[in-house]
Amino acid sequence: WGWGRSGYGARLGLDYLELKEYLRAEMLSVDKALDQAVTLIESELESDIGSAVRHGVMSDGKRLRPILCTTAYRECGGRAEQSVYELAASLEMIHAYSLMHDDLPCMDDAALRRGQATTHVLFGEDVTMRAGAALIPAAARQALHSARKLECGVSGAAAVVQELLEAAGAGGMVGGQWLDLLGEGQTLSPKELDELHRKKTGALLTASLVMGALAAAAEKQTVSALASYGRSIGLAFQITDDVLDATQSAELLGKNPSDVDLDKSTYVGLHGLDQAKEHARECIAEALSALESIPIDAPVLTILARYVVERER
Ligand code: GRG
Repeated sequence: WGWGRSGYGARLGLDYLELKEYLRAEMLSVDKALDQAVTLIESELESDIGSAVRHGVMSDGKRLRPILCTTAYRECGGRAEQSVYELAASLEMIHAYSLMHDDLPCMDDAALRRGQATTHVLFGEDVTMRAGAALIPAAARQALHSARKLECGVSGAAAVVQELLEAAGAGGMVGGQWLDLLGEGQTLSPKELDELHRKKTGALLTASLVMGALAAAAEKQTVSALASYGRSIGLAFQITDDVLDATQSAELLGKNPSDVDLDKSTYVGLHGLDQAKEHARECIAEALSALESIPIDAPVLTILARYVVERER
């Protein structure tokens, strides 16, 4: 699986540099939609809380969830190029709140995120709690307003929003974070670790794809194949997160590696580095076979699956 014109990328018509360019262009469009959403929230809040929202949302993340959403939408035939970024922004708003709260002293107690001081270090814990909480309904409103402008109809728009809320909730990200907190200082079984990450990280990544597909009014079979692709890349993403935490510097990651300090069970701790990497590659193969099972041409999702495990931060 080498990048480049003579390897896998060439068969897809997309090489590594083109993927980088695609991600950069997508990030710019996502950030434009996010900036508009944050400006609206700022107008509704006291200025310090609005500034904390801006810091937490607009700092330099990869924007993977929104990009999965816009890419799935486009590759399922969606054509509303502008409105889909507004929908994608709702995913980043949920993700940003989760990072702001996750970094609080009562959770992971982190001082560095995305190469900058965390929101509570700059604005205080009380302001960060409120800023994060304000983002949750704001994200739901953002998803609803934008989904209504896409080609999925009224019931499709409701399904899109439901997908976001369920992934963010107790059966998804919040439930996974709870398992994560309970698991500190304990050795989880491989099954328990999978369950934790399927909820904490996998649910929102999967919802990103499903929301894109639903917004484009994709066939049921396509939506379910993309959900399966999402579950596989979600697991691969988390395994890679553990590998990076174990092997990379704070400078490169933009956050302090913390799994050992917080005494968390990780894929690297349970299986060792080489087996963890092998497991991530197997997940990518599963993701690709889910994509191949449906009659859509998805060159970017195909190459994004590899980016998930080959990324450097
Ligand atoms: C009160 C129990 C309870 C929960 C509140 C805080 C919270 C909800 C959930 C946190 C879940 C969480 C921290 C998930 C993040 C997982 C993860 C791998 C984050 C890093 O994602 P990247 O690499 O980050 O996409 P960037 O910075 O690029 O956006």
